[in-house]
Parts: sequence; structure tokens; C-alpha cells
Amino acid sequence: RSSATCKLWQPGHSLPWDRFQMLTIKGINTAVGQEQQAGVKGKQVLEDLEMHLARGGTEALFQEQPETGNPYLEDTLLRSYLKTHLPPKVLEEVHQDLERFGNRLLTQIQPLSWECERNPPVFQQYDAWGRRVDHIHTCSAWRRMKEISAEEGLIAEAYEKRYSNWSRLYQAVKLYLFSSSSGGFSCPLAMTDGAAKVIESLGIPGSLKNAFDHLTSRDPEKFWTSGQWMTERKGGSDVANGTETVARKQPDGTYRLYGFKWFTSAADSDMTLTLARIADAEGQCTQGSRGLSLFFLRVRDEEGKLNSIQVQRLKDKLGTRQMATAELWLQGARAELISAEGRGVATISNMLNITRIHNVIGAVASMRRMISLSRDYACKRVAFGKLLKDHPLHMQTIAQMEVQVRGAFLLLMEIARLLGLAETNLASEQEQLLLRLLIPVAKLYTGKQASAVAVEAMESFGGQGYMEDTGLPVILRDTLVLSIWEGTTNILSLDVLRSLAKSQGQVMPVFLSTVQKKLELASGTEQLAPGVQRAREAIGSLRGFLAAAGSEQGPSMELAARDFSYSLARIYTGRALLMEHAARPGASSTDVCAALRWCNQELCPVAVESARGSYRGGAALQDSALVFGNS
Ligand code: UCC
Repeated sequence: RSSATCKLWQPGHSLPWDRFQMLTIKGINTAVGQEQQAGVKGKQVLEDLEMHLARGGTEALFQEQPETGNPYLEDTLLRSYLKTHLPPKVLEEVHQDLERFGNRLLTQIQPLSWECERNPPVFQQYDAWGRRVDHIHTCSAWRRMKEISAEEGLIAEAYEKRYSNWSRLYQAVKLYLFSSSSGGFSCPLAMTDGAAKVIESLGIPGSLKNAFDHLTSRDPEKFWTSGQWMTERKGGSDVANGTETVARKQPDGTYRLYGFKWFTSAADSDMTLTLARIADAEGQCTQGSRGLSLFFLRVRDEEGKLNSIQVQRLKDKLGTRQMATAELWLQGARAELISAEGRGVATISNMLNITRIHNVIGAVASMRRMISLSRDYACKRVAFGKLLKDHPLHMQTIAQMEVQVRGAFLLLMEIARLLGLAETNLASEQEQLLLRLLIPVAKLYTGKQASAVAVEAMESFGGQGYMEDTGLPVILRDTLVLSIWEGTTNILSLDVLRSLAKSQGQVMPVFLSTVQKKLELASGTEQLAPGVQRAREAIGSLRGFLAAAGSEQGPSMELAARDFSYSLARIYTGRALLMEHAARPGASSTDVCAALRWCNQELCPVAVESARGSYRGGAALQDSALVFGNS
């Protein structure tokens, strides 16, 4: 353990603990009151106890709070992954930087994160003299996060490609370490990365070169963040039919946008990408997906004046409160068309895929943080006469979460690895197909995992986990959004089907053969034999399901989409990744144990449910009857 440690609440912010302590003593006094009737002797003992507590009250905390150390040094799986996969020269440089960054997270960034939580953005609609200003005030810690993001190259790293195909993975690792300490700043970074990716995929046209340079800058003075304004009142998921914003062409070739954006995350961003329908000379627009085009716009001008945009209000959210999510009226905002006309969704999907990877990063980071805190608490908290860590049932619960986060972490690394290959033209066609498939699979699966783990881990602190001033509820709230934004679980499940259709059936053979190849490695390791066997059975079941789905009377793929996606996630993670990691030279017994435990869960739920008839037409009618209570 490094000497520096990270407390949930930082020194200097003693208020919550003072309050907690007073409540505790008060609680004991109540008990004293009841016991006084028990007799004089008992009364004497309790008075002594009370005196003792009163004396010691301001010196000792009643419970020790959980702490974590340097998140990089403490993360043995991360370090063993990097050691296994990175070329030695890259590893050497990256290791030094990550160790330094881990210390910076502890000493400097984590305290800022709490500042962001305590000082959420404030919306000022009018100035003192009644002028409409629509100013979103952010705290200094939030603005400092932006500077730190630039200094650390959290976006730049992926675009400079200093380490060729490993740059993306290295960036993902830094973002993973940053995420839980970012005070919500991971969100604008996700969109910034996505915007840079869109511009890069368009070949960095001259008109967007300046924006690209700002987005990928390491200079805090120059660094920009981007928004991603996709959601309108009628369409959070159904963007194609729900987008009402209209774009009118101007004589100079630019456009003016008119419409209402219902959710705009991090509305303090410098620029944004957004969708709109181009109106023809008669003011008519093409409806549906083919009517949508993609636009770039600056949110404010050099003086900070909004670009013909009005802020209606800030959203009152369950979590991610550190960040300004706004409703915005576009009232002729000047914008530049950056996609081909009618290719807006296809063009912004480059952004979606990046932000969905960031979502995976956030999910894995959240799980890791919760488990690290639970683990530390288990070493400090005594219950029933011994530390929590000495209660086997408690440790079983944490171990189950650990297996989940390990699998999710390896899935994240796999995606970052494949993306790095694709971005340096080193990915085969098969690897590109696999990447397209795995992004929605990982997003939907890890979003659900993280929510479940956050709830379970919270319980491991007992009632303390439920206390606002421990900071744990913040983590829970911020985690719950991960299965909602960037596409809900069902929408992502349908995207998995989209990727199958787009590949014209090629991606499943690629998936299966990749898993098969990785498994061959594991077959040589004797301890992994039971897991290999279970994984083989799961693959057989998946093949069986795919064959049935291809037949005329087969199951409905739409009904099966979620279970199908879960099956892909579990099989790929367990069979391909955990097994592969456990079969590498130098693998630990913990690696083997994690792989075997992962494979103990149902790896192919879609086959099980299909056998039960859950995806037949009649099942949909039954579902409906159950929901609406029809007899
Ligand atoms: O903005 C938001 C919050 C921001 C916060 C970010 C924080 C992130 C992480 C932080 C970490 C801590 S939330 C807004 C999110 N909104 C969504 O995710 C939208 C959800 N809905 C969908 O994804 C839908 O499936 C749509 C919008 C993509 C469906 O649109 P369409 O137009 O009905 O779909 P089509 O017709 O199937 O696809 C149009 C084209 C096709 O290409 P072509 O025409 O060449 O065949 C598709 O293949 O787009 C292509 N396409 C894709 N390509 C669609 N999706 C993808 C994809 N994912 N990858 C590649």
C-alpha cells in the first residue's frame, strides 16, 4: 500500500464526522437512560462509561472510515494486464506516468472531486437589472478538472498516437483511473473524445481543424470540451423520429438551427455536435433517419455570449449533479453542416461508439472503487467479535463482486485494444467486426453490472453505506445513470442486432472463432478444465440458438435481444478473456479462481430462455397480459 491514502471525505472537511460523532454519543446516552432503572451498580458502570465517552469524544472516531491508496498501484489486475500485453518499452514509460498520476489522483484530484459534488452548477437566468443572461456558473474545482484533463492528455493521448496502437488502451487506462475521482468530468471528456473521433473520421476538414486542435490539446488554456446534443422531447432513444430541430441554410453556406434540445449534458462545453433536419426552399424537411444531418456549432462566442441559444433550465437529476445538464432552445444558432445530408445518424455513430466505451470505463471504475472501499472497510470494521474480513459470508459477497469487476475490466481492455488496432490500420476485417459488436455488448452489460455492484457494495458498509455524508450514495447515484444514458439496455440490445445485420451474418462466425481460439490456450491449463468444459457447452448452446433463430418458426430475435447480448457478454468475457488471462504464463491462482467462478454462472441465458419458449410470439402476448393484468 502506498503511504498516501484516499479518504471518502478529505481532511479539512470534518463537518460530517463531527456530526456523526455527536449522533453516536447521543444514541448511547439514550441507552444509558433506559439502563438506569437496572440498579445502582449498573448506574455507576454506565456513568463511568458515559464519562469515558464524553472525555474521548472529540479525539477518537467511532468507526474508521474506508480508504484507498494509489489506485494504479493497488490494482493488481490492471498491472498484470499491462505487463502481459504492452511492449516492454511502452510499459516502462506508461508505468511511470500511471504511478505519478495515481498519486496526483489521491492528493490533488480526489479533493477537487468532492468540491464538484458540493458545488453543483447554478443557473442564473437574469442579471440584477433584468437582462436575460442565461449564465451557467460552474465551480472552480470543475474548471480545474478541465485544466487537469488537458495537462494529463486525457483526450490528446488517443490522437497523438505516441504508442501507436497502444495509445488508445493507455488513454482508456488513464480515464479508468480518473473516472471515480473526476467529479463527473468524465462525462464531458467522453463527448469531447467522441467529437474528436467524428472530426478525425471526416478526415479533419479545414473548417474543423481548429476545433480538432482545441479538443485534442494538452494546453489548459486552449483545451475545449464538446457536447453531444441528440436528445429531444420526442426522442431519447428514437432519435430518427423524435428529432424536430430544423436547419435553415444561410447565403454564406452556414446554417441556422431552430429547435429544442431536451437533455444536453455538460452544457458549459465550448462546442457541440448536434442533429437537425435541413429544410428545403419550401420549408419542408425529410422525416425519419434519412432526414437527419450532423452539425458542428460553438456554444458561445469569444465574449462568452450564447450562440442564439436560450437555456430553459438545468435538470434536477438523481445523480451526476456535478454537471450542468440543460434544456436548450436553439433560436437560430449558427452551425456548420459536417456530414453528408441525411447521413447524420451514421456520422454521429462514431461519437456514440466512443461515448459508449467511456460508459464502460465509468462502469468498471465505479465497481473497482466500491469494491476497494468495501475491502478496506472489511479490514477495519469489527462485528460479532471479529473483523468483517474474517466472516466468510461477507467475503463471499465481496469475492462475487470482484469476479464481476475482473471480467468487466478485461472486456474493457479488449475493446480498447481492438479500437487501438482499428485506429492505426492494424485491425483485420474480423477485428473491426468484433469491435462493432462488442461495444454495445460491453456498454449494456457493464452498465447493469455496475448498478448491481454499487448496490451490493453499499450494503457491505451497513447503515453507513446509506449515509449521504460518507460519500457512498454519490457513487451509487452516479453509477445508476450508466445503464440509461448513451442508450438503455434494450436499445443497446437492438444495436447488437443491428451490428449483426450490418455485417450480413459475418460477425457471429468471427465471434465464435475468436472465442474458440482463445479457449485453445486455456485448454492446456489443467486447473481451468471445469471452466473450459462449461464454456464449451455454452458455445454449443449459442450455436444451437443461432441455428433455431435462423429457421422460419424460430424465436423472435427482438424478444431474445437482451438475453442474447448477455450471452455474448458472458461467453466472451468468461471464455475468452478471463480464461486467457488465467492461462498466461505467470498467472496467479486468483486469476484461475476468477475465471472458474465466472464460468459457474449461466453463460448462455438465451438458450435457456429459448428452450422455455420465452421468445415465441405467444410469449409477447403473455408479457403484455401480465403487465396490464388482462385475464
Ligand atoms: O447524449 C447523451 C448523454 C451524453 C453523456 C455522455 C456520457 C458518456 C459516458 C460517461 C462516462 C462516465 S445521451 C444520448 C444518447 N442517445 C443515444 O444513445 C441514442 C440511442 N438510440 C440509438 O442508439 C438508436 O439505435 C439510433 C439513434 C442509432 C437509431 O437510429 P436510426 O437512424 O433509426 O438507425 P439506423 O437507420 O439503423 O441507422 C442509421 C445508420 C446506419 O448506417 P447505414 O445507413 O450506413 O446502414 C447504421 O448502421 O447509422 C448506423 N449506425 C451505427 N453505426 C447506427 N448505430 C450505429 C453504431 N452504434 N455504430 C455504427
